[in-house]
Amino acid sequence: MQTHYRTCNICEALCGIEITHEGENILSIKGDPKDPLSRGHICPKAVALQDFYFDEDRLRSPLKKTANGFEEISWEEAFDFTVNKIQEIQNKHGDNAVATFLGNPNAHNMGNLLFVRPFIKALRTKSRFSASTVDQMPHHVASLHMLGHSILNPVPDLDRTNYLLIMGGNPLVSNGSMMSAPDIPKRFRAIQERGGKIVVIDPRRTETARKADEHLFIKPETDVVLLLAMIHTIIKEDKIRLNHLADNVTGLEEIKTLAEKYTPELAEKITGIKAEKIKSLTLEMAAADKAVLYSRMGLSTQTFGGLCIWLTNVFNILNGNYDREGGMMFPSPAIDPISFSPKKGKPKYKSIPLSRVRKLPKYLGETPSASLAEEIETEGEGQIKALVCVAGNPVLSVPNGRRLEKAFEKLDFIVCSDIYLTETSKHADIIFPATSGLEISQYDITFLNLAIRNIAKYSPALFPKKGNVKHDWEILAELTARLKGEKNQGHSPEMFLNMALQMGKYAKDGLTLEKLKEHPHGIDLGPLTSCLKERLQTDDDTVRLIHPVFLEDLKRLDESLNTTASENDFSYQMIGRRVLRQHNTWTHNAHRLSKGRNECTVLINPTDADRLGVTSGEYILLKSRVGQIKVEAEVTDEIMEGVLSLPQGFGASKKSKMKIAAAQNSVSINDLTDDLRVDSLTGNAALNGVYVSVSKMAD
Ligand SMILES: Nc1nc2c(c(=O)[nH]1)N[C@H]1C(S)=C(S)[C@@H](COP(=O)(O)OP(=O)(O)OC[C@H]3O[C@@H](n4cnc5c(=O)[nH]c(N)nc54)[C@H](O)[C@@H]3O)O[C@H]1N2
Ligand SMILES: Nc1nc2c(c(=O)[nH]1)N[C@H]1C(S)=C(S)[C@@H](COP(=O)(O)OP(=O)(O)OC[C@H]3O[C@@H](n4cnc5c(=O)[nH]c(N)nc54)[C@H](O)[C@@H]3O)O[C@H]1N2
Ligand code: SF4
Ligand SMILES: [Mo]
Repeated sequence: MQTHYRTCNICEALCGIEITHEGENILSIKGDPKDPLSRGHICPKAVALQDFYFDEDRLRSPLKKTANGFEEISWEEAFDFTVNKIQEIQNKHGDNAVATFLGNPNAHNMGNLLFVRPFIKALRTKSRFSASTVDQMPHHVASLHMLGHSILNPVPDLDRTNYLLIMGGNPLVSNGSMMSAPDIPKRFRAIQERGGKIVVIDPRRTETARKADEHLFIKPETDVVLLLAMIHTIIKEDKIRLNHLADNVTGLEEIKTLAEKYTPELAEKITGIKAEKIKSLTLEMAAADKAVLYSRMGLSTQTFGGLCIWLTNVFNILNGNYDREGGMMFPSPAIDPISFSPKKGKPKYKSIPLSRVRKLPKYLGETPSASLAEEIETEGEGQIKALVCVAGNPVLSVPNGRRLEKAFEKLDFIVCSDIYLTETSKHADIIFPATSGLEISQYDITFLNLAIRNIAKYSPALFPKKGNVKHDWEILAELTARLKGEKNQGHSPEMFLNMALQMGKYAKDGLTLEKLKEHPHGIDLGPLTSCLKERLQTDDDTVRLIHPVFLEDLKRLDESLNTTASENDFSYQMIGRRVLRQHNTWTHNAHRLSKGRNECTVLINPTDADRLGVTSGEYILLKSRVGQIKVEAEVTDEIMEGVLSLPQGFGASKKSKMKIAAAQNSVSINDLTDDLRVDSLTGNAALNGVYVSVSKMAD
C-alpha cells in the first residue's frame, strides 16, 4: 500500500489530498491534514478524480471525423493533418482566420499554462478567446487601470478579517474564486468565533447566506448603485482612511465629486435595499478595524461588471482596508507571473484594441467570447475560418451557445484537445485526447497567486497515462514545433518550473523544485503581508482611484437609470448558480457526482409560482430573446420575487457518447443567456440578469 499527496486541481480552492492505493487500485482519497492551506478539507469532487481517470467514456485515442463518424487515427496523422489544415487556412485567409478558445481547465494545469503561450505565438493569431470573458475579465480591467497590471489582483484576507461583506459570490458551494481559500465553512466559523461578522448581498439566499450573520436581497444588476451609495456614505460621514497608502493614492477629489449624487435614498429605489440599511452597513464596516468587501461572479458577469469591480476596490481603499491585514491583500507567490511581464515604466497604451464586428474591447488580447459566433458568421477580412479549442466547451459555456454551435457549420476546420466527447468537441474534425487529474504533475502557477496564504507546492503525477493519450503540454509543444517548422525541443514543464522558482522571491531561501519534492504537503511561506508598494505597476507608483474608462462608463449607467425598463413579455430576471457536486460542464459523467435528486431545477419564488399556478416538480417553459428551455420548477422563498435561478454547466445531451446520469433533465442555461448582453466596458458577458418569460407547459 502506498500513499500519494497532491493538490486537487478541479477548482480554485487548492485542497491538499491524500490518496492511498495499491498500484492502480485506489483505496481512499481523503483531505490531507498536513496541507498548510487546506488543513484536511476536501469536497466530494476530489473523490471523483479517480472516476475521471478510469472513466470508459474518456477519449483514449486521437480521433478524426469521417463520413462514418469518428475514427481512431495515429498521433502522427493527427498532428500532420492539423498543422496542414491550419497552415492552409492561414495562407488563404490570413493568420487571424484561425481562432483559439482556451477553457477553464487550462488555468488549473501547469503544463497548459507553460506551453499554451508559445503555441499561440506560433499561430500568430489575434483571434483569441477564452473563459476569462465569461468570468473574471472585470477584475483584470480594474487591476490594469488602477494598479498598472491586469494580474495584480487582490484577495480577501479571510483568516484575519473581522467583517466580511460578500456580493455576488457563493463560496460555500463554489469553494471560492479569485481567492484560493479551501475550507470556507471553517474559515467563516473562525470569523464569527472571533466576534466578526459576515454579510451576504445576493438575489438568492444562498448556502453562504445561510451561514452568514445577515443576508440582504438585491435586485439583479443593481449592485453598482449600491456600491456608489456606500462610497457616498463613507465620504459624507467623513470616514475615509487611507492608512499607509495615503501618499500613494490619486483621484480622491474626483471620487468625492462623482459619488455625490448616488445617495442611499436613490440606491434604495434601484436595489430594493433600504437607505438606512445601506448607511448602517457602511458605518459598521467603517467602524470595524479589519473589514473587507469581496465581490465575485454575480458582480463580474453582469451589465456593469467593470464598474462593480472598480468600485469594490475603491470602497476597500477608502475604508482603509487595502493591502492591509484583514482587508484586501496581495499574495507574494514563489512564482510571480507579474515578474514575467512587468508593465512598470512602459508607456500606457493609448487605446484598447476592438473586436472586428461589434467593436468590443479586447483586454489582455482577448476577444470577448460572447462575440465568437458573430466573428465566425460575419464575412470580410479577418473572418474566423478555423477554431483551436483547448480544454474548453464553449457550446455550453458562452451565452447563446446554440448560435455558436450553428456557426460552427461555417468553419473549415475545428480541432479540440479534450478528455471527453462534448457538446463542443463532437463538432471537431480532429480531437486530441488529453490526460487529466491524477495523470499530471502540478504546480498551481495561477492560483498560488490568488491564495489567501503564501504557499508553494508541487505534486508529481500519480498514475501513468491511461490509453493512447498525451498531456496537453506535449500536444501543444508538438504543434508549436511543427507550426514553426522546428524540431520539438522536448522541454518539460518541470524544467520551466524550476527556472521560474529560481527567478522568484524565495529562491534566496533555497526554494527549488528539489526542495518542493521533499515537502509533498507543500511549504508554508506565511500569511499575506503588505506588499503593494513594491508590486504596484503604475508608472508613478500610485493607486489610481479613477481612470477615464470608468468615468465614461458611468454615463452608460446614468442613461440606464434614466430609462425605465419597457413593459415586455420577458418580465423575470434569470441568474445562475453552482452546485457543489459538479464543476462547470465536464464532471457530469462521474457516477458518484451525478446520483441523487435532479439538481437542474429553476428556483422560483412562491408569490410568482402562485401567480403562474406553478408547483414544485412541474416542468415549465422559460423563454428569452434567444431561445427556450423546459425545466423542472422548484418553488422556494430563497429566491427573490421576479428572479429565477438556473444552474450553469448542465446541458450535455444524450447524443454524446457520455452516459450522463442526469442528462434527461439537463438543460443549458446558455440556451437562454444572450450574446448581445455584455458589459461593454470590459467585454465580459452579462450572464446574470437575463430577461426571460415563464409559462406553464400545456397539459
Ligand atoms: N450562464 C453561465 N455561463 C457560464 C458561467 C455561469 O456562471 N453562468 N460560468 C462561466 C465560467 S466562470 C467559466 S470558468 C466557464 C467555463 O467554460 P469552459 O472552460 O468552456 O468549460 P469547462 O466545463 O470548464 O471545461 C472545458 C472542457 O475541458 C475539458 N477538460 C477537463 N479537463 C481537461 C484537461 O485537463 N485537458 C483538456 N484538454 N481538457 C480538459 C472538459 O471535458 C470540458 O469539455 O463557463 C462560463 N459560463
Ligand atoms: N461546485 C462548483 N464549484 C465551482 C464551480 C462549479 O461549477 N461548481 N465553478 C468554479 C468557477 S469556474 C468559478 S469562476 C467559481 C465562481 O464562484 P462564485 O463567484 O462564488 O460563483 P457562483 O457560485 O456562481 O456565485 C455567484 C453568486 O452571485 C449571485 N448573483 C447573481 N446575479 C447577481 C447580482 O446581480 N447581484 C448580486 N449581488 N449577486 C448576484 C448568485 O445568486 C450566486 O449566489 O466557482 C468555481 N467553483
Ligand atoms: S473544493 Fe473540491 S474540487 Fe475544489 S480543490 Fe477542493 S476538493 Fe478539489
Ligand atoms: Mo470560472
